[in-house]
Amino acid sequence: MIRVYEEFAESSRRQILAELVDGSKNVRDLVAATQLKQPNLSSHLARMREKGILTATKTGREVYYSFATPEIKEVVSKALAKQMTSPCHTCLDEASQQYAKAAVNGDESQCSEILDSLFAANATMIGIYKGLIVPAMRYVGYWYSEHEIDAAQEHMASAITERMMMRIVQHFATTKKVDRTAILGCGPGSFHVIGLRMASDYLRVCGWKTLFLGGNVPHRCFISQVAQHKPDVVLLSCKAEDGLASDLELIRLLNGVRTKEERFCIGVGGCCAGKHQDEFLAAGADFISTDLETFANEVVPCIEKKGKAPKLAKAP
Ligand code: B12
Repeated sequence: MIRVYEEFAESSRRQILAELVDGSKNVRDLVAATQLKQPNLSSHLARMREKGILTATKTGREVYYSFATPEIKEVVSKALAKQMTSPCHTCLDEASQQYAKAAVNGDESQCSEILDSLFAANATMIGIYKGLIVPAMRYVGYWYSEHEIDAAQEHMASAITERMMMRIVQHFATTKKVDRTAILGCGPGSFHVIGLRMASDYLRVCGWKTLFLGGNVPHRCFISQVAQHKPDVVLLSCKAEDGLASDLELIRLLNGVRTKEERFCIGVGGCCAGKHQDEFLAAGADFISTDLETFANEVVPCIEKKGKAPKLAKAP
């Protein structure tokens, strides 16, 4: 197992290994999650395959990477746990771990203080979401998978985070208005709303009118909101595999109610959307965006300028 520790010592490979603890991923998922450039990522993957740490499996046209054995996964999980309890290297790493600890312990005022310190340091909204909240929720997921916290603590941390996001959006609120409307929601049985809410908050701060429907929205109610508010964009998030069939059906229904005159854009985010992007595009989605920064820097300006999404904006 010494070879696993050797790989773990290098920060990019450590990032890749950490991502695979949640399950197998393809190059696109890993680029989105690690922000490594694709050639760089591919060379790390090739190296770890040669060393027998990772294995690659072809599913359709996609190649998915995972740990070569359950023992290797266990070594990586333990090494990650050790890293998580030792001092972190950067200020935001440390802050996200502290935030996660406070959130699972129900210490909302400490979460607020951490946020205040980032406001005081002039952190950007996307910087706080990507640097603090996303990694903090990964800690929560990791501790839950290791049975270090229970389901109640996972729920509590999520609820606190949603309240912290209210503070974030208020902090960055502007009087700017653009004549654009977005409807955002998750389909039936889908409860992972935090990522979608980040996209909603970003649009709101950019001056869009946003109608955030939340999670577990029945198809016909979703469609009815779209008919009533005539949005420019409809955004969904698909995070768990078990919601895939229902989300694809929702996209088909949304696509079916579009007319030439009211051709709103349909976009999908979340890691499951990244994995199944061809299916989402075939069902009628215009773009898949699993990364908040790419969404903010590339997709939103394009919709604002041209009224439509960049042509086939694939993940990330
Ligand atoms: C918090 C959480 C929950 C909460 C959600 C609360 C809430 N209000 O959202 C609760 C407790 C309800 C929950 C329930 C479940 N969860 Co859960 N959950 C998590 C956890 C710990 C964090 C998710 C999160 O909020 N991350 C923070 C957000 C910001 O990150 P994100 O969603 O990836 O979003 C980023 C991008 O994807 C993107 N994005 C996402 N959506 C969109 C949309 C648009 C338009 C755009 C532009 C971008 C975008 O932007 C974000 C920033 O980059 C993860 C662990 C993990 N490692 O992810 C598991 C996890 C997602 N859950 C999982 C599962 C299996 C479940 C359950 C089925 C059972 C369970 N084990 O509890 C249930 C049922 C869920 C359902 N059917 O919807 C699995 C999913 C595996 C899979 N891919 O199928 C995970 C990965 C845990 C695991 N390793 O098993 N969960």
